Amino acid sequence: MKFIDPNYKPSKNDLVAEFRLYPAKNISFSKASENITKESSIGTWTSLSTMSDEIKTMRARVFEINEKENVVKIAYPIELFEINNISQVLSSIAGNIFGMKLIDNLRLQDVNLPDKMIKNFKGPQLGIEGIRGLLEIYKRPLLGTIVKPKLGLSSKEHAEVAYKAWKGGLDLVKCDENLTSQKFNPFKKRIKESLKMRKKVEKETGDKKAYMPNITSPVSEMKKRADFVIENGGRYVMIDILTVGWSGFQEMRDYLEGKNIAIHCHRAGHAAFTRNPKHGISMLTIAKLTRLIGGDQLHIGTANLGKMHGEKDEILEIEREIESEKIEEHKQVLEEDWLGMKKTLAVASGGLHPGLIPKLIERMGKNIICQAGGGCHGHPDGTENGAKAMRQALDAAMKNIKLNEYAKNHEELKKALEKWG
Ligand code: CAP
Ligand code: MG
Repeated sequence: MKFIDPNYKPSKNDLVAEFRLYPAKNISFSKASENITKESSIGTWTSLSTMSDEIKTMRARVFEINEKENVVKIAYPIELFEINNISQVLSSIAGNIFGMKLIDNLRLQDVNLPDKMIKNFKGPQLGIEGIRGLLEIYKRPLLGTIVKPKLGLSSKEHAEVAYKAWKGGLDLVKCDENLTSQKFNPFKKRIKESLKMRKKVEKETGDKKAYMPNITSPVSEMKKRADFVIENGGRYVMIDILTVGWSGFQEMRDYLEGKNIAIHCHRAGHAAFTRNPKHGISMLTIAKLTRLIGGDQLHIGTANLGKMHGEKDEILEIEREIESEKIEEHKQVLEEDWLGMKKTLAVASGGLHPGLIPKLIERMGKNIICQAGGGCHGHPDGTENGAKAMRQALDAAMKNIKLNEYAKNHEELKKALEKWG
């Protein structure tokens, strides 16, 4: 039974995975390729008395090997998968194989999702167009903040910080990834206080604003928290999709179907397996699965401008993948046809401040959410002026005016540039 078949042409029903493979000492590249293919489809370490010719036809096949670049491409017949069960798909193509002794390192670089699979997932409920319609902002990047300090504020204090950020001109305010429902800031109290403030600032400014409460918790509790947000007029929930897990994320997307609620996806924990270029699962793969399941917004990085690791080119590839209709195959990226599935809006966050906004837009374009926590609440004159400075930096970028020039008659921006450059 051959698992390596260079003449095999993947069918449109195959799921194709591209791996970076680093065999262990004295293990040939083809032996390692063959064994990860076996282990991730129908085989194991030895031949089986229970194997049949019919089952052999379902085996995955290595159809491309580039040893110089440590690349191996594997085609998996769709029959191997429970077509709308993301946990099972990952238990196959991103399961045991990372731990096999005959490899030193392995990275799942990209996955081409077959049409049948894409048709079996909901994708984003609002998508980019829906979010822009919700906020009535169609051209410019959206501006957001994360209430800081990330933990410790009371519900009332949290809501007051949110009010100031919205009042200063930001569109979106979110909870931090580790703020859920602690004694100092219980979830229900925070939701009521913050949505009250959102209503107040919308009335005062005439602008649409949104609050993205973190509902991360066991699934049954997430459903209750989502219901509470909806009952109180909320338009978003935020989920830490990786600590919640794929099954929890998928369950919540199904649960929110038809409720017109946007899902903001935080990726806390991703770097445990995305940042090592030789081992783990790429953020590109995580981002594709997030769009497939139905995240409306996803943190993808700041194109190397902020505090988090993430090379510019990789981040731009990820942004292209979640915001495009179709992707042609090119270096390190497989082709993909999203079949009209709604697009996921890229979120740039982490170490950003007003001085970085023009460069961020230059690199990532306008179809982004630019989020700053410290870069807003760390402003010398407080949150509202920090928000004003972010908005001024955005306005300057949209008018193609240099920040230093614009700062001459925008005091809040001037102070931000003095503090952070
Ligand atoms: C940013 C942030 C976000 C990071 C996550 C934080 O705060 O709230 O969680 O952006 O990283 O807690 O660090 P600052 P990523 O604006 O104060 O840095 O977006 O790369 O997933
Ligand atoms: Mg955070």
